[in-house]
Amino acid sequence: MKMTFRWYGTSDPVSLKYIRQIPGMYGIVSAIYDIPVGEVWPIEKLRALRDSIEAAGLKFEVVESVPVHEDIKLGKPTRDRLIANFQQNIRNCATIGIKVICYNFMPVFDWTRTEMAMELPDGSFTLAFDAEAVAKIDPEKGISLPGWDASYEPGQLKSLLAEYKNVTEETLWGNLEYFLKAIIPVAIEANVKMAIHPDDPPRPIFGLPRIVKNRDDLARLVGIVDSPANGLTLCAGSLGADLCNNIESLVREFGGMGRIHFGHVRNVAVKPDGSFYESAHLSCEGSLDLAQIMKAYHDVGFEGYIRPDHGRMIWGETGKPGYGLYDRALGAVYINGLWEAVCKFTTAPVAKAQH
Ligand SMILES: [Mn+2]
Repeated sequence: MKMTFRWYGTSDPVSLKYIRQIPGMYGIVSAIYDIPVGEVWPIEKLRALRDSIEAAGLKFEVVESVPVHEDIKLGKPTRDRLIANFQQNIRNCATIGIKVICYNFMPVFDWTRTEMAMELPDGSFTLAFDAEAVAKIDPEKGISLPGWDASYEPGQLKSLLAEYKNVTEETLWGNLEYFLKAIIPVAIEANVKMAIHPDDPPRPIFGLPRIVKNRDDLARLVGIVDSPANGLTLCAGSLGADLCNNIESLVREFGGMGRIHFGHVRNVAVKPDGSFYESAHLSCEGSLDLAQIMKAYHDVGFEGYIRPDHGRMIWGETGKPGYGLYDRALGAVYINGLWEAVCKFTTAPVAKAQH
């Protein structure tokens, strides 16, 4: 297991210097943020990013994310040019040493929350999703969501939603299949592992289809192209927001197949109606058992990348919601502690994953 930390580049208020001081930190997960979605990331930009990370004593082997253009998800005629650009991005990332590329296939909104700073009883602040509040939103009248308000012009969002009107889950699956059949051979040749991030939260939202939500979806996904290059980012918090998903058994099943390349390890406190908030990583703070999840990673012989996921805002820190330094650092140290314990106190991995 290689511990990593997401970093948003030089504009990120969290410095590489501080990330380096988190015990056991191996590398950085990042991306190129100033190139429009669908265009090619210049190698020079990728190289400069890698060099700045390496100068801080950290590795840059995981990209999160290369965004997938909406035209690809919609299956529009323009997709072939955009897929060619995505293929080139895979090759460019490989050139500078990237081993794993995270991406997702969520229409329009790649994550949804109703609150960015819900205060918890301990005085910390966290991201939350209120199922009732979301059910009350009428997309026809416009969607106002924290974290997304500046991402789309109102008219642009309306026309985008209109384009998805006739896109069923099966249409979206077809478009994902077309995309995977084009990019996975390129990833194989470049020796890069693709790792799709599940839907967050794992259910249809505002009438938009969502297709990477549970065990059966993940099984269908990895079956589309049967190669280790067609793999998963197993996000415990995203999938865990549906109490029917058993994260530990997903790690055993898909990790055992050698298909998990990147693990997002975090906790969520989930209510039966699907509402949730992002709790501290510690098992007793949320609905997931992180000790069992880390033991499952150990038992399948996991050698990929892991990162703590969103953190709460604690100790007066301000910054990008979910991506402060302190609580994510606590998460990393906690995961490392669990990992050390499962490695020392359990026997050697039973099944070595094939990579
Ligand atoms: Mn995640």
